[in-house]
Amino acid sequence: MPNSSNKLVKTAIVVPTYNEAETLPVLIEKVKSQQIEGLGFVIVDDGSPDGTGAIADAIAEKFDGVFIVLHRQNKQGLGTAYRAGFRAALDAGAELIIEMDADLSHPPEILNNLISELENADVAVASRYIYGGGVDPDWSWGRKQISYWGNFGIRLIMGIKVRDATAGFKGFRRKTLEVIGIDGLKLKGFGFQAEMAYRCQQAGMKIVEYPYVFMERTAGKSKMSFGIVIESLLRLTLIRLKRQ
Ligand SMILES: Nc1nc2c(ncn2[C@@H]2O[C@H](COP(=O)(O)OP(=O)(O)OP(=O)(O)O)[C@@H](O)[C@H]2O)c(=O)[nH]1
Ligand SMILES: [Mg+2]
Repeated sequence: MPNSSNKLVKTAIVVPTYNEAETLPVLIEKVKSQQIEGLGFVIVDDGSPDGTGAIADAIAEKFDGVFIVLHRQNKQGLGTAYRAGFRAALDAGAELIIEMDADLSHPPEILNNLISELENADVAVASRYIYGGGVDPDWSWGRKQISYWGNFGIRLIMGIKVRDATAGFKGFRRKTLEVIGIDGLKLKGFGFQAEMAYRCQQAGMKIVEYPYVFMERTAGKSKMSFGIVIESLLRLTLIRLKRQ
């Protein structure tokens, strides 16, 4: 686990990876070119068979700053990866923690906008569902409907006010993660994103949204599965019903 422990990190970009060998190096370069002050990375790789973990280690060796690579033995889900990544970012002293996917669906070009938003907010959500935001224009009508109504349904079940409740591109002030308590988060898969939105709202955090257009991944494969969707719906409903 290469970690330049004598170096400081202000903004940590946390990226969970499973078989993202093609896109991860491109993402890192694009993020680096945004000239972010005190930039650091936390990559959480789940033993990707395509060697993403080793690629991340090689990038870490050359990176001038904090670049942590967590290697877990097998695929344990997006939610557990983020929990581990957030913990590592907090332990490294990060003031701002930003989560984003490795597949280039999230544009690094708006990272500085999210960072600016965090000057006056506890959570900054990159949003597909506010004015100026959207999804890949090449998506079929059906795919757009599933994404839109899936998000709408989860907002309804959870009573979430933020417009993009399933967003996977967002930033938190350090205090936000400390207040909501990472270790108490329950969802293992993609529903983790909505759980985070809910927990932040329940904790009274100030949440702002910044628009972006989500683009389909151009390489690698989606990890979304029927099981992950079921976990999300059941566990989120339970959390809401129990008002946990
Ligand atoms: N470490 C780890 N990373 C994961 C896991 N599942 C997904 N990821 C990563 O989480 C990010 C989002 O996963 P995607 O497969 O792109 O899922 P998505 O963006 O919700 O769905 P698509 O729109 O289909 O791409 C990517 O960087 C994945 O490599 C997991 O179990 N463990
Ligand atoms: Mg994706």
